Amino acid sequence: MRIDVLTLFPEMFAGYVGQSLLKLAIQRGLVDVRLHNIRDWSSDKHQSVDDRPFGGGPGMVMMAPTVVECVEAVQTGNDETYDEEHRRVEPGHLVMLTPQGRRLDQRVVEELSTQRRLVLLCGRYEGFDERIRMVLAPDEISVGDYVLNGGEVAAMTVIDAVIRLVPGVLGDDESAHCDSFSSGNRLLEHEQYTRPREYRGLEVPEVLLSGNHEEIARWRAERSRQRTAERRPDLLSD
Ligand code: 6GU
Repeated sequence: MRIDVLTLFPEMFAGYVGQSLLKLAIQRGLVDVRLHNIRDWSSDKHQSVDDRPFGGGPGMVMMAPTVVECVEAVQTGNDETYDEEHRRVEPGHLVMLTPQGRRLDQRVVEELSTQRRLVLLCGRYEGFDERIRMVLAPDEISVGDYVLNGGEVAAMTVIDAVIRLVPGVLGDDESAHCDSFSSGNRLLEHEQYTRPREYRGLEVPEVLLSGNHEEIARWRAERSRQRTAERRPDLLSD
């Protein structure tokens, strides 16, 4: 999967892109992440990317020409990160990270993971000039009902959740299809234990040491159901 990120703060992604799971996926050629600085597409001498809102009010608004031209250049392959091979990549699915978007959940993650190419547009400040939406008609996505300073952390959330579903990214024994929230599983995970068998007087449940796999599976299923009922009853009802 090819992922292009359009941001005013590409440096924010450096540490994340170098972290183990994503780094391995990039090394194996399963995921290709490209960062683009929106500022490179500003046309005036001050390299401005935002301005005060017409009608007044606090904060700054991302300007339409700069953002639209950046997205179009990246989607058509008309930018310097492209080589001939990548010019042949399709425009991809354009996602705008915004608190006004549909809320990200595992169903949306699964949907995004079927794309061959994602283009993630991160905004800062008070938002985007409305004409960016009107011209580009992006898939607007929010990561939850709280306010972030910008779309960068939200974009990393999308990337992190999506790449786990790209075939080959996870090892065999950490496969994603039995995760909490994956299709057909709307339960929280059961509790887990590892060594030591006793810690500050707290013992590992006997059944997990029994070696009886059928009984262990039954206990875990029951604990999952109980945890979900206690913590997230909404998952059981809808
Ligand atoms: Cl995608 N962006 C911002 N700025 N805040 C958010 C968000 C996105 N999702 C939730 N809050």
